Amino acid sequence: MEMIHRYERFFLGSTVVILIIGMVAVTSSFFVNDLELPSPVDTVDPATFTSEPPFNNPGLFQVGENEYDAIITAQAWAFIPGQITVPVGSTVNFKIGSVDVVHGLIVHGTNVNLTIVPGQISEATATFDEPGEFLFVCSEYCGILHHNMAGRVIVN
Ligand SMILES: [Cu+2]
Repeated sequence: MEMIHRYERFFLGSTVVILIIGMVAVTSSFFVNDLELPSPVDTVDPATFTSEPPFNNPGLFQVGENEYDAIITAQAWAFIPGQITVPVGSTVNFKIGSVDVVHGLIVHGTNVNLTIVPGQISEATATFDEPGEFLFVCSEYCGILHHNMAGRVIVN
């Protein structure tokens, strides 16, 4: 006499197969799509980091032939600077910190998706191979005017 009904055995087996497929899909996506977990690259004093380089002078700085550092501060309810312009084919290293509460940074059309925690500097890199305007928005609710917290990367 069977201990487990054959239908039950079938669904238990199917569950294990689906779990294995899911784990392989998630794990391989890190290599295939070049994903990486966002992690703080540096810690700072949120009260004073805007008076020290590089965050005392936010903006776009060319660091290579086609490479730029975008030094951005996030605050309720704006990114400073709110607009950056780069040539087609540029690689942009976003370096961003918050002066007040938790904010987020999503750059549409790229893999950039950061949480910006006060006291931490967050970094992500994107390459812009197509001309156009790429909206970036705050992705963490940060107060009554959160919906106004946005900017643009203009690629020309
Ligand atoms: Cu926000």
